[in-house]
Amino acid sequence: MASCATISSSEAEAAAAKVDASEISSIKVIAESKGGSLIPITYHSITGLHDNDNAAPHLAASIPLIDFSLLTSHRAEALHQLRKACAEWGFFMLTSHGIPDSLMEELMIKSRQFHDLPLQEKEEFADNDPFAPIRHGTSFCPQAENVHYWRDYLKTLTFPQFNFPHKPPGFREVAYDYSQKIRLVARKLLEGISESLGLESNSIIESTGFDSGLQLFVVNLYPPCPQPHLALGMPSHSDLGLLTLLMQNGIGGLQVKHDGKWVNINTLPNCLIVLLGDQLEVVSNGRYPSVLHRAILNNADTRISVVLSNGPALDKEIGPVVELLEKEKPLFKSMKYRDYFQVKQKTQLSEKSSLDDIRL
Ligand SMILES: O=C(O)CCC(=O)C(=O)O
Repeated sequence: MASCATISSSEAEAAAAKVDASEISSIKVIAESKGGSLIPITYHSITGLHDNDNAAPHLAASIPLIDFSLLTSHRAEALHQLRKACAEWGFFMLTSHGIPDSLMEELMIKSRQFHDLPLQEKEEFADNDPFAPIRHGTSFCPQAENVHYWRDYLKTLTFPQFNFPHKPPGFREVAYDYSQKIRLVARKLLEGISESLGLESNSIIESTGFDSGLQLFVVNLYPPCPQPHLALGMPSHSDLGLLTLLMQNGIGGLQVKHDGKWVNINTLPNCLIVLLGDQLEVVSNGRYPSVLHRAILNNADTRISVVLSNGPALDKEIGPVVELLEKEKPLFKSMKYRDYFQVKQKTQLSEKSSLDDIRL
C-alpha cells in the first residue's frame, strides 16, 4: 500500500474530490470500494489531530464502574456511587445489569448483518426527518455539516411505539426484547439518580413523563479508516435525552471528556456504558452535567455500537425538578422535549450549543 508521502498531489486531489458525504448514503460502500490510503478531504476533522494529543491514559484506571445489583442489595452504597459518577464524570460503566449475554451477542450479530445488506435494501430508509420512525444514513447531518464523519447508522424510534426494520430476519424481534430491557434498566437507574439528588425516587420519572418517553435506538457502524488520525466517527457531542445506554462489539473507539482530557473507554465484556444526556443536566439543575463524548477510528477493524437514548415524553415541558428549586435558582428555562430533539437532530453536531440556548 502506498504511503501518504509517495502519493502525488494530483492523486491526492483526485481522492479528495471524489467523495462528498452530502452526495453519498454509505461510508461503508466508499471504504470498501476505494481501497486507497487517502480519505476525502471532506472527512478531515478539524479537531482530530490536536485533540488526540490530549488523550489521558492515566485517567482510565479511575473510570467509574457501578454494579447494578447493588441498587437492590446495598442501596445506600449504590446511591453514593451514582452521585459521585454522575457529578464527577456524567458517565459510568454498568455491570450485573441482568440483560443476558446471549441477547447482547445476538443483537450485535444482527446489527452487523443489517449493515451488510446491499445498499439498495437500506436506502428505502433514507430520510432527513428527525422524527422519521426508521432512518438509515451516514455521517450525522451531511447537509448541515462542514466536515463529515466516518460512520453509517440505522436510527429508529422504539418507544412509545416500536419501529424497526423487518430485515435481516430476526433483527426486529431481538431489538424489541433489548429495547424493553434497556428501558427497565434506565428506569431503575433514574429512580436511583433521583434519590441520589435527595428527591423522591419517582421525581425524575414523573416530571419528564418517562413512562411514555421517547427511546431512540441507534446502530452505528464505523468501517476501518485508512487515515484514522485525520477523521472521526462522531465528533464531540453530548446526547439529547436523559440516559444513553451503549454497548460496543469489543472494538474500542468511544472517548469521554473528563477534566478537559479525552479518556478511552474500553469496556469489559457485556457491560453497558451509561452516558448522562442534556435532559438530565436540565432536570438536575446542572448538578449532573451531560458528558461530552466522541467516536475515534482505527484502520483495521469495523466497530459497531448500539446506542439507546432514553428521553422524556415528547410533549412534556422539561425544566429543573421543582423540589430542587426550593433552595436554588433555576439554571435552565423549560422547553418541550420535542423542540429540543428537533433542533439537536437537524443541526451540525457541536459540543453543547443546544443546551446553551436554554441556559439562564
Ligand atoms: O459509537 C460510539 O461509541 C458513540 C456513539 C454516539 O455517541 C452516538 O450515537 O450518539
